[in-house]
Amino acid sequence: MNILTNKNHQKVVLVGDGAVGSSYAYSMMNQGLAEEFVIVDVIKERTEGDALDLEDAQVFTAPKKVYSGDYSDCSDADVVVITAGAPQKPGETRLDLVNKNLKILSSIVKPVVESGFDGIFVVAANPVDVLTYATWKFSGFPKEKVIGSGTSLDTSRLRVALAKKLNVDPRNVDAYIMGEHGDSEFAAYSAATVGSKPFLKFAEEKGITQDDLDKIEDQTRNKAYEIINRKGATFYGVATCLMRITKAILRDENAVLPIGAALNGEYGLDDIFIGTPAVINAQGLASVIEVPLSDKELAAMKSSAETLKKVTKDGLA
Ligand code: 6V0
Repeated sequence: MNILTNKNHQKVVLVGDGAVGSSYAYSMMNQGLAEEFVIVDVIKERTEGDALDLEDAQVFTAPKKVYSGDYSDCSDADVVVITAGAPQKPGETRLDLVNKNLKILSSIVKPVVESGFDGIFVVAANPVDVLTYATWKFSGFPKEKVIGSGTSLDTSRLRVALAKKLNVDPRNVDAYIMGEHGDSEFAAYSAATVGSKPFLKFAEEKGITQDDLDKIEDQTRNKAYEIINRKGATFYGVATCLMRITKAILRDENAVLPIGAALNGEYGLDDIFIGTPAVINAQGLASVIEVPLSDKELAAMKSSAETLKKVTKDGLA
C-alpha cells in the first residue's frame, strides 16, 4: 500500500514498449510490483501481445492486472514511466537523439497531463537528462515529481567493474557516476566507500592504481557502445534500474539512489536535471544528497552541466 496516497492498489503506466520498456515490464512483473500495469505505445499490437505474454508470468510471481491501454489510463496512475523514443544506433551519441526524442516526448507528456495524472514521472528515453528537464517543462509539474534515470545505469556499471577488480559484492561498493548520462559523466571516486572505508584507500591497499581507476571510469562511460556494437541495444541493465526507482516510489522507501534529479543550488547548479545520489520516496524526489566532491570532480560536474544546458537550450528553442 502507498502510505502517502493511502491506496491499496498501485498502478504504473509504461509508455514505450520497446526493448527497454518491455524488459522493465518483465522486471516489474518478477518483483510483484504494482497491482495494475498498463502498457502504451504507438504500436498497439505489440502492447497487446506483451500484455498477453506478461500476464502468464503472474502465476509464479504475484497477481497483476496487465493490459494494453492509452493515455486516459494515466488519470489514476501512481507512476508513468517513459521509455518511448529512438535508441542510439552504432556510432551515435545520446545527445544526437535530442531532436527526434523531444518531439516524441512532447506528444506523450501532453496527453498524460490532460488525463489528470498527478503521480510521478520517471523518464529513461535519451538523452535522458535533457528529456527529464523537458518533461518537467512540458508537464508544469513540481520538480520533485519528475525523476530521470540519470546515472543509475552508469553507477551500476561502475560498481560491477569495481566489484570485479576489488573482489567484493557490487552492492557493497558505495561509488557513484555523476553528471550527464553520457560522454561527460565522471566517477566520484573521492567520496566513495567500501564498508565505510574510504574507497581510494581500500583500492590502494589492493594494489589498484589511479591508472586502473581511470581505465574503469573510461570503460564505464563506453560500456553502452560496447553493448550496442555487439547486440544493437542495451536494455536489461536500465530496465532493472527503472524497476528499482519505481519500487522506491511505490513503497515510499526513502531509498538513496543515483538518479537524474532537479538541482536547487547543489554543486553551485540550478535549472538542470543531472545525475546525483538522491532520496526517493512516494512524493518523488525527497532530497538531493550533495556529495562532497574533489575540486577536479566538481569541475567535471560543472562542465557536464554546461554541456547539458547548451543541448537543452538548443533543443527547446
Ligand atoms: P526501441 O526498442 O526502439 O523502443 C522504443 C519504443 O518507443 C518503440 O516501441 C516505439 O514504438 C515507441 N514509441 C516511439 N514513439 C512513440 C510515441 N510517440 N508514443 C509512444 N511510443 C512511442 O528503443 P529502446 O527500448 O532500446 O530504447 C528506448 C529509449 O531508452 C531510447 O531513447 C534509448 O536511448 C533509451 N535508453 C536509455 C537508457 C538509460 O540509461 N536512460 C539506457 C538504454 C536505452
